[in-house]
Order: sequence, then structure tokens, then C-alpha cells
Amino acid sequence: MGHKGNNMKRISLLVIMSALLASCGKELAQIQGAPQSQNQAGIIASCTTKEVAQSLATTHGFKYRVINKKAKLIEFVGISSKELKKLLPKAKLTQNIVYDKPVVKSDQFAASSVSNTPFYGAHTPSYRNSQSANYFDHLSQIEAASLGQYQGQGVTIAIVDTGVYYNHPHLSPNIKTNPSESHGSNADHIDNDGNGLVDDYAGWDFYNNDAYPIDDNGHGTHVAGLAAGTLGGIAPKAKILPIKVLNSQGSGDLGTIAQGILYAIDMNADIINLSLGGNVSTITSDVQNLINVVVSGKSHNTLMITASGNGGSDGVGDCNDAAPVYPANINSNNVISVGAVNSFNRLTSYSNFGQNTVHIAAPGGDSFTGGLLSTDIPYCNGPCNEDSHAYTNKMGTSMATPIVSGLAALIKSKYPNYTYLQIRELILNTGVYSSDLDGFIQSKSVVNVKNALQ
Ligand SMILES: [Ca+2]
Ligand SMILES: [Ca+2]
Ligand SMILES: [Ca+2]
Ligand SMILES: [Ca+2]
Repeated sequence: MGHKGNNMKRISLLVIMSALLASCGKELAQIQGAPQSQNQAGIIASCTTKEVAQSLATTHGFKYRVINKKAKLIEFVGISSKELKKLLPKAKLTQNIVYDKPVVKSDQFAASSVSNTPFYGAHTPSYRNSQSANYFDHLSQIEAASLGQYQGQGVTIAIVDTGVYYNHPHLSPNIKTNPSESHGSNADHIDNDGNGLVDDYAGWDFYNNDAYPIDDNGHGTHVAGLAAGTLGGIAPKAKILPIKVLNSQGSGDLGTIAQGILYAIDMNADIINLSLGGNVSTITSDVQNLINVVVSGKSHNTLMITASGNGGSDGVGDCNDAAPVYPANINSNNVISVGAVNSFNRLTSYSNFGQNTVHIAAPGGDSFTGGLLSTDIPYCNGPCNEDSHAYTNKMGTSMATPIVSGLAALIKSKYPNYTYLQIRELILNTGVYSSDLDGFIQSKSVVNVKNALQ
């Protein structure tokens, strides 16, 4: 998300790193690529009053936020549970801490060490099982913990992002390959299918203009896992088409993004996940081009799932009705704009909103849960075995978006002849009402997998 005065072409990934929630005033430029430190998740305590929390926070220099006024639940960030416990008697808090969960941090490769490794093919899948819901908290929240026979089979979700670490053992079984092409040691350096791209076997990297859209940031890999990871994805049998349009810092420009979307449409993606965006105040030719490309998806029956944004430079949610974010605000009925709720189905502090322009909400993680758990850049720089898998927590409307993309894939696998519009309407009409979203989110609801597939 760009801030005011930014070059309008700049567009960024929409993830908030939980380590930085305590300093929401930081601009995204500083947030991008910043390492997550351990144990920075917020903790929740039940306080007598907001005033007590406020005085505690002021005296001891940490942040707080009221989660639920009635239940007197207060979230504290920037203090350990041990420290807070020491302060509790002094503050006359009614209860002890009810939740304290550290951020999972894998020792991932530094972005600079990710090389253009080819896609080595499918690892033996470790499919969703009865234990999955224990690890992936959001599955129960949207009633996706147990799936029936429709798990996204035959459906392709394009991930237009920082790339996808396609050799991750819990993503590789689902990577969409192009039967006309090959890459790596099998590359023939010929554009066999005549689409203008040489050896586009496993998607394309439009940022670096090569046949290896591998992720050198981590964002796209996380997003892909949320939508269609074999172990924790909403649609664990959907195909993932990796398309890299953002650089290792998560930035890119509208022209490259439009190219990536056009490619996804041409490759017959059913759903295009766009966990990226930027503020747009003037419809320049670049913006108009992006709009045209997104609208052209209608004639190919392509549904776009877009992130509404994370509140701009201050990290506090903004109204998209007043300050448009693109591509989320593109007024076309093949676009769904997604806001983020916490685990109580309440709008997160960072999520953008807009009762005319943000259509539905999905879990996006909050600091007390450490964000949503999903696939991360693994240890392996080549074919990956089961032991080399990696997971991490991230939060943002970027994370809420692939939840909706996964749901769209489940619907499409059950109703293969549905149009983009029928899928869109089913998603928006089968959510669970949350009074907290009234006036902020058009459908006033949070996606629900069980309702949608009934
Ligand atoms: Ca080609
Ligand atoms: Ca070729
Ligand atoms: Ca590349
Ligand atoms: Ca804001």
C-alpha cells in the first residue's frame, strides 16, 4: 500500500508483519522485508476498564487495544505475558491472561539466497486430515475443518504475487504446469505454444522476465498455501498457477501486474488471487489498462479476489468508498474485495472497509493469534522432501483474500458449470452475519464454507 504522495504506479503486497504491529505508525516501505522476531504476538487480558489498560500502557511503554468492550478483553502488544502478569495485581485486573501465543518463525532462506530453481514436480501429497484444524485455526472459524468430496479438483487459482515457492512439499502436488512447455534441464528454449513466453512450464516471472516464478519474498508462498496448500489450504486439491509480478521487497508496478493478470486469464485460470494493491486517485493510462484487463476476465469466466488494503501508512483501516484502492475498487462484477476479521469475526484494526466497495470479510489474523499459519520458503533449494517443509504466521487482508479464493475453488469444483457471477453471489450470500461489520462491509458477513457448499 502506498502512502500519500507516493508514485501512484507503486503497488505493494498487503501483509502486516506481526512484529511491527506495535509500531503501526511505520510506513510500509519500512515494513516490507523486515524480519519477524519471535514472540511478538499480542496477548489478551481481561481488564476492569479501558482506563486501567491505558494507564498501564502509558506507564510501562507498551500498546493496547480494546478487543471486546463488553467482555472487557484488552489486547496488549509489546510486552511479554510474564511481565504483564507481574503488573496484574497492581492494576487490579479481574482475570489473568487468557491467551498468549508466540509467532511461529522458521529459519527461512534469506530472500537473496533464493535462486531460479526449476519446479521439480510433485512431492507425495500430505493431504488435509483430522489434525489440520488443530494447526490452522482459521479452518474451524469458517467451518472448513472437514471437507466433503469437493476440495477444488479441476480448478486453477492463479497467485499473482511475489511468486510461489513451488517446490515446497505441501504446494508442489498442486502446481499447475503447462503441458506444452518444459523448463530447467528439460528446457528446449522454444515457445512451443506460441504465447510469447519461452518455456513457461510452471507459470511465469513477469518481474524478472524468466520462466522461474519462484518466490524470493515469502508472501506469495504464504498466500498460495492458504488457498490451496495440501495440508492447510481451503481447497487442498485445487491447482496453483504461480505468477510473479512483485519483487523481493513486495513492490511492483501496475503494468507488470496487468501483464500477470492477462497471462492468468489466457492460461484459463478460474480464479485470480490479488493480494496486492495501492491507492489510486487519478485514472492514468496505466490504471485504465489494469481496469481493462480485469474486466476482460469476464469473457473468460475469470473471478478476481482482491485485498481491500491494510490501512495505508498508519496501519489503521481506511474507507475504500472514499479513498479507492486498486485493483480492489475496480467496479466490475467479476471482482470481490475482501476485508479482514479477527478470530471473533470482528473487523481487524488494520483492515480497510467500505459498505459500497468492500464486499465480504474473511479471517486475516490478529496479533493475539500470531496471524494465519501457512507455507513459508523452505530449507530446500531444489527438490524438497517432507522434512523440509516450512510454515510461518502472517496477517493482513493479503491473508484474508486467498481464504476467499480457496472457497471460490471449492464452489467451482462442486458446480463446474457456474459462471464467475454465480460463484461470486454464492460467496456473498452464504456468509455468517457479524453485527460488527454492519456499515463497514457490504454483505455484513464473514465467508462460510459449510453454508456455501450446502
Ligand atoms: Ca510458451
Ligand atoms: Ca519450450
Ligand atoms: Ca525468476
Ligand atoms: Ca489509515
